[in-house]
Amino acid sequence: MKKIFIWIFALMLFAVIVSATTLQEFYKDFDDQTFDGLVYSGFIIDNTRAHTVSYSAFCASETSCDMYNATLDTSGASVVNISFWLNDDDMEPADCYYYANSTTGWNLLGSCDASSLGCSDDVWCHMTWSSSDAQYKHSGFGFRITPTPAKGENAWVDTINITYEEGVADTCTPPGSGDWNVDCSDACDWSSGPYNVPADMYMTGTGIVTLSALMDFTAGSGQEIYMSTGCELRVSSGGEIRG
Ligand SMILES: [Ca+2]
Ligand SMILES: [Ca+2]
Ligand SMILES: [Ca+2]
Repeated sequence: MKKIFIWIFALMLFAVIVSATTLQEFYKDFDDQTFDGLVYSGFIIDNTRAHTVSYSAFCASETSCDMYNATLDTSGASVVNISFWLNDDDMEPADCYYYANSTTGWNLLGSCDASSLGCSDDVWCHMTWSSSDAQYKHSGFGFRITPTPAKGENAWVDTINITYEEGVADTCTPPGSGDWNVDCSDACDWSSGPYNVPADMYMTGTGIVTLSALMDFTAGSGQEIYMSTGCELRVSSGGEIRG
């Protein structure tokens, strides 16, 4: 006969900490003197002005410049972040635009002249943009910058950094194998089972989870449920734990 043991323990020795981690997706400082990793036109490598080390991407006056990467994978992210530095010599808002690639194409984010970035001409201005919008979480995410400086105007771009924050896993869905680590703060509502628990079940964190369906411990004898204090399991009508 299979048995289910329920343990309550205060020390969360088995707690699985699931937290957002910022990961780098793309970085370019042009100090390798290449445009590797980018699709571009108009820009050239230049060492007149640089934010990092010696080189940057330069868009000279009376040139239509374009630079992008739309192959970044942000699926599963919780937040995506774009950061770059721009040095504007006399451009106006209509002379420089930047974009992010959504699931339906390029979305204009704004102008990238100094005044639009809250900065001054002829110094390095930092542009940062973040979004948690679902349209930016996909395998074709990217950024684009298109300066078109007129006569007497110039633009330099440097230190492009694209990062994303990992999505926090939903712990309410049983894994296909191995232990099921439930974060009680996910407030699981187990109402559409049966749920097959492949090994042990660890319930940590603070919150209330509700079971109103069948939860079946199917692997064999010795499967156990561990609950830390602070996690409350409410078994309501229709709820059943079977081992
Ligand atoms: Ca650089
Ligand atoms: Ca202009
Ligand atoms: Ca300007």
